[in-house]
Amino acid sequence: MSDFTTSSKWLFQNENVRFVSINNSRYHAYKFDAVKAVGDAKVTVAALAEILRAKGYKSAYTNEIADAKAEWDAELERLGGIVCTGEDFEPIIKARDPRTVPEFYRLYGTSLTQTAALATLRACMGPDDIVITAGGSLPSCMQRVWKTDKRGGYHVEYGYSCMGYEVGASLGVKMAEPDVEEYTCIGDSGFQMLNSELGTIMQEKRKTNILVFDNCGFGCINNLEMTHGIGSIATEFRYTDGKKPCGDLVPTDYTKIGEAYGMKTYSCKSVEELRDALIDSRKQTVACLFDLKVVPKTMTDGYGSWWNVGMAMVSDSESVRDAAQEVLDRRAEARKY
Ligand SMILES: Cc1ncc(C[n+]2csc(CCOP(=O)(O)OP(=O)(O)O)c2C)c(N)n1
Ligand SMILES: [Mg+2]
Repeated sequence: MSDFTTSSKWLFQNENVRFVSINNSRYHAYKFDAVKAVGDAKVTVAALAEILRAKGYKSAYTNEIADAKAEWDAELERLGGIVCTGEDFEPIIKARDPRTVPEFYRLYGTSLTQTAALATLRACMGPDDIVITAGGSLPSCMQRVWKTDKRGGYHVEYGYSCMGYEVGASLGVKMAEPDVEEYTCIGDSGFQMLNSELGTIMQEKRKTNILVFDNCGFGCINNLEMTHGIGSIATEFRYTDGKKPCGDLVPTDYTKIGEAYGMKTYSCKSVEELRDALIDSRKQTVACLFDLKVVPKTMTDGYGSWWNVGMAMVSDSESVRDAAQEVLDRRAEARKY
């Protein structure tokens, strides 16, 4: 019942919607005014099923769940197949500085999109492997597109979505489960913020896999700015004019950071390069770093959901005032529990 899952309590508009909550914490089971079932999830589901069967209960649903799942599987196929075709490529996210995508393409000549990179990683991972992420656009993107095979196979820091958690987590997870491959997905800004544990990974001789998703900036914050009437301010890595970062994008080669520590590194600018790199990396015994040049604005979009983000309620800017009014309107629509 997190913010992502419930669209900040705004998603369930139908007054007849009621929740049955199974939770081993009484405190959490109370949330959303739920009918509470306090206990172990597996045992409780079996016990409830028995009671419902005895009462002759039959669900009103027929194909709805299977149909929705099939529709979503088709959408995942589409997302995984998106390729940047050139400077005039139209990415998923519309709210953007028109300079950025063509400029990024000219800089790196990359066809790799974030959704295709995630699909490729997923396809190359084994059923026992573990994926890790924490901050940036990746946690929400992966909540939408990732499919897990095993309990503990999806290690994502949703508590604070704390940038910088990732590299340390790759070492910790590898220490806890040395026999499986772990794959850490981290945004370029998160990687810049905290990558000092690379030295510890090498020191401990742990074979981790770190994938830096370089979209040349704070991608998800740029999206937020641009959908909240603010415009693009200081969330792309652009050269400054001494005051504002309004110049060209700053190119960065993250493989060099990995090389400095003696890691095996890969630069990936297409699905094919990423796939080859992932296959090769499985043969390595040393930690691997992948520099993924993912075209900006190619993360998943919101699918009509809403997120209750605090913003300035008083501003000289009309676009900020409009966005603030929308926040107030949506808050009024959200259900109270
Ligand atoms: C320690 C920390 N500081 C600030 C934030 C707020 N924040 C959330 S995402 C983000 C930018 C992330 O950029 P990047 O890591 O490149 O990921 P992208 O959104 O581009 O995928 C910021 C500053 C945070 N989550 N954690
Ligand atoms: Mg980024």
